[in-house]
Amino acid sequence: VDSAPPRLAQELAGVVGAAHVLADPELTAGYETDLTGRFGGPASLVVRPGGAAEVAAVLAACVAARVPVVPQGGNSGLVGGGVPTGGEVVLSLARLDSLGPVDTAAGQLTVGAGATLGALQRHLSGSGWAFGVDHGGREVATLGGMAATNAGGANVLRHGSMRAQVAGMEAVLASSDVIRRMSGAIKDNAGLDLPGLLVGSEGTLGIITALRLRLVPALPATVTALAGVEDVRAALALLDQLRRAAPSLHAVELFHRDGLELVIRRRRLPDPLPRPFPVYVLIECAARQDPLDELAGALGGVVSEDDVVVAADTASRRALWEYREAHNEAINAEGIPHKLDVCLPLGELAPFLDELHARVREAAPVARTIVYGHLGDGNLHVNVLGPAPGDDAADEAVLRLTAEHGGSISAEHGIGVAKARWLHLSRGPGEIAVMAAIKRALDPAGVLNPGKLLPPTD
Ligand code: S2G
Ligand code: ZN
Repeated sequence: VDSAPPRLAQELAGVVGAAHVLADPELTAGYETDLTGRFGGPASLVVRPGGAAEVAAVLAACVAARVPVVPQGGNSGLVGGGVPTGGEVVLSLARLDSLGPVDTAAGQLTVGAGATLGALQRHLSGSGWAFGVDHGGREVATLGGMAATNAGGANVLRHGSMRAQVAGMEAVLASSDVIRRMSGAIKDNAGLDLPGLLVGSEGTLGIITALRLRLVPALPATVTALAGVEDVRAALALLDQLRRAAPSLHAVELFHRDGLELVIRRRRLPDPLPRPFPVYVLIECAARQDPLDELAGALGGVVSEDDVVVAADTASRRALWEYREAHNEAINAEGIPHKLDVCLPLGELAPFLDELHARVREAAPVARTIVYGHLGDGNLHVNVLGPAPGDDAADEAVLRLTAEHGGSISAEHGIGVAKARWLHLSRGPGEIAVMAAIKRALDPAGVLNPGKLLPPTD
């Protein structure tokens, strides 16, 4: 595949209008590096189609010209999956941001791939319905990108990942065929589940242009607590108690003192509890009726009164979430982090953490490792500060340790370019060969997001 010949720019302008074909580096810069600042490269063009038909025409022109395409939503990805490696056309879905009416009978709605999670949440407020996936990147992340990466976030333990919310999909394939399964029928076993195949495919099998999404009943009564505990084993004991005693559990997040201190400094916040703790657990319960008693009951006997603060009104709940959600910004302010997004079997979480810091320091003596994440899913965000962006010794050490403890090298962020060379730590050679065969079948010219997800074939 080659980089974009000038004729292609004219042809694409004929499809989307000259205003939506960007070549000026000033204008393309924002589409070329990702949030972490670690991945990306120069695009030959950025194209912003206005609808599915234009996406199909743009893709067809690029396939004909054998110029690779990087589909991009909000560019909030963390593994380099939505940015160029060098010379590709970035196909931005941002203009496909429609939000359809709430189908109250079905508890579903149709959205354009470029609609952001935050816009969807505001669109749903007052409807009695909510969306099951939420995460800190809500104002930038698009629903198409969240489906393409099977995003997770804080409420997976209650509602599942993005895969569980997708009731239908419209997507354009490299063959110019369009998958359109948007009826939202609850059961549809007619043939292979191609929409399901595209969820988590990171733009390598097709370009998602619209989604039919499942909604969950809005839960008006929400209560949030932040508890301090001595170590991760105490946090896991608390989680176990919560899962058995609080059916209204909606999120259980974990962070450590070192990450909290970065957040407190960065956001100039007061210490959330009367004294510092090694480990913090952020708990949210949501139900139709006030779940405070249920939560208090579950905490009783495990956490003493002075070690926990409880919030019920929106503002004070948001204030507690800020301690968790500001971790990414506070860490980014310290330097470019190496972000390992791993998922461990819950029984392996503590043994993994017992070894983590020593293993990272062995690989990178300068490293400072900050750990936080979704305790309820066994999903830790291991952020390593110190090593240069191109030095992945610490990354490899964390991912190998994860595999030694039976964990996955990617819980929710996907593989992109960041983790492709380590896919074998979580997937066998046979499975990777099948993934490559599927990729060849759907994208024989290798135009769709080359160099992403699948390991480089040396
Ligand atoms: C989180 C979001 C992004 C990041 O905070 O839960 O998944 O930077 C992350 O890790
Ligand atoms: Zn996360």
